[in-house]
Amino acid sequence: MSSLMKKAMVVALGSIVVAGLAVAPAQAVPKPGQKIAVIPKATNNGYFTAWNQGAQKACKEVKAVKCDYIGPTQATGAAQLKFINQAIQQRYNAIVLSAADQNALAPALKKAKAAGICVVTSDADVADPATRAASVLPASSERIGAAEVDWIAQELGSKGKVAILSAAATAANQNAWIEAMKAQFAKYPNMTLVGTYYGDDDATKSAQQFNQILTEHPDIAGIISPTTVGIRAAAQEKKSKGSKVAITGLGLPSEMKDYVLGGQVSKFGLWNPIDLGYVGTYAAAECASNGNKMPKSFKAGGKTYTQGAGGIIYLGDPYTFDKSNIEQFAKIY
Ligand code: RAM
Repeated sequence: MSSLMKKAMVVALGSIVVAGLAVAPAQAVPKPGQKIAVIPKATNNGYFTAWNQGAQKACKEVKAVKCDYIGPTQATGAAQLKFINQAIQQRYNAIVLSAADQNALAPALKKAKAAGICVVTSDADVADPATRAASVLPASSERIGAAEVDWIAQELGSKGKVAILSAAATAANQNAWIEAMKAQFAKYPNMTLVGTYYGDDDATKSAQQFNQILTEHPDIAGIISPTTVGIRAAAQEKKSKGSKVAITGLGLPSEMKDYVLGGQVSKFGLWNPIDLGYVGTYAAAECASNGNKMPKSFKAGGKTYTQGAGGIIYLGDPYTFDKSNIEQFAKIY
């Protein structure tokens, strides 16, 4: 082949490659230098410490200049407002938010959007999807709620009175799981849901509510607590009171290890909160890089995540923990 022909081939191949690049779908890459506010329901909750660990990892990878974990110690919408306003005043590019109140934050989130801030909820969504760009959630509410009812049914032989010890009555995540639990109870005709109690993700109030359940229903057989604060408080009270009530729900392995090994709790579940904060923060950084619109798909940690209906991005099914794996998971989160 003449050197001229060779040259021509190289040029031709080169143009194929260039043309190939031009038609390939653009994979958004978060812009470096962003200011990201990571706002949990409450900072004094171990679950959110893990969630923030993932958020910080994502911030490093996207080269954010600020990645501030700011939030209240009381898991209420009113207490979170101050931090959303702070992010608006200090001109952050993105907010990653676990909403303690599905309605109360709407005006502040609208203000954030008008100020050019991309808001992505992660863990707990808001009621009005127009007030955030996307929501990164662990798994569908149906699966999470149904699984918790199945766990208590397994322990109780599918019979007896069961109560729910939730977080705040204003939290979208717990409320959606409770709705799904109610539907799942229909599959167990000998298991009755006697009521829902709210411990507000406060350890003391959750312990009080646990005792309230026992007082109001002396023959209670099981308690489902779909909150890491509630299940831990319940297990602690069960231990100190020597109660026989079965307990399951959503807990942090590191906080529940002693109660699983101590026999107070046989089985419970959770997803990886580190991953949840990681993907939520990636989503927020992508959105802020994309004119404050959430791209349909984005990559985080080598995986592709795609928005589904209502701008929701799911992580995957929860894990279950028992004596066989609690020690292993307790080392991670
Ligand atoms: C608590 C919080 C959080 C929830 C977990 C399971 O830490 O309420 O929002 O996802 O429990």
